[in-house]
Amino acid sequence: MDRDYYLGLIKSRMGEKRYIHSVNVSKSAVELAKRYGADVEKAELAGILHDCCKEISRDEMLQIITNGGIILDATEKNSSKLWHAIAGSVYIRDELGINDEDIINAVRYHTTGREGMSLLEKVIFVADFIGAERDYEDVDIMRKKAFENLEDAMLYGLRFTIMNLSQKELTIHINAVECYNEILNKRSCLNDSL
Ligand code: DGI
Ligand code: FE
Ligand code: FE
Repeated sequence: MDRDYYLGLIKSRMGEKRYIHSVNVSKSAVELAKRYGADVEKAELAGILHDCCKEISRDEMLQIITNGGIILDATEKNSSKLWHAIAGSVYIRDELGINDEDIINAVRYHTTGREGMSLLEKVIFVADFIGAERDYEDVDIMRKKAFENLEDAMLYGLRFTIMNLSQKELTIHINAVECYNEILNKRSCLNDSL
């Protein structure tokens, strides 16, 4: 993997803060990949690239998405925060020529998660929450969970996101809800027993 090439590329597409975040996510992704047995090189690359379309204009994001043949659902249309992940997955496929489906999906679903995520997708989803520059209130709990049990960490991250969005009366994407439900449904206890 040409690490320096991809680092240079994302550096030219974003500000210093976002660049540092991307490098940190890639480092966390490598650590998680080692911990859980995911492909370390793919984790590093997906981490570097996951926010590669975060700081381009909304028009550009939409153009990339349309060119990639993706039709947004109603929630995606109304939530511009979701566009960078979808645009990023198209960009790395069509502009950078990355043809690894798992890396493409890890970028595409890093914001919402989805049902049936691969190990690499989970690693990137969680790494995004624990990069070294993150300093939200419960980041230490999240970091601990991330290395103890990947799905516990995902659940914690999803709860955090879903609570934040609903408090602000913002839409919650179906992929986030399905990801959240899947984790709980896999657990043996009855859902309504509490
Ligand atoms: O790109 P980052 O800032 O590193 O993090 P991210 O890709 O997880 O994006 C977080 C933003 O996306 C945050 O402002 C909340 C928003 N978001 C995450 N899940 C959903 C969502 N927005 C909507 N409307 N629905 C979701 O399910
Ligand atoms: Fe992101
Ligand atoms: Fe990110």
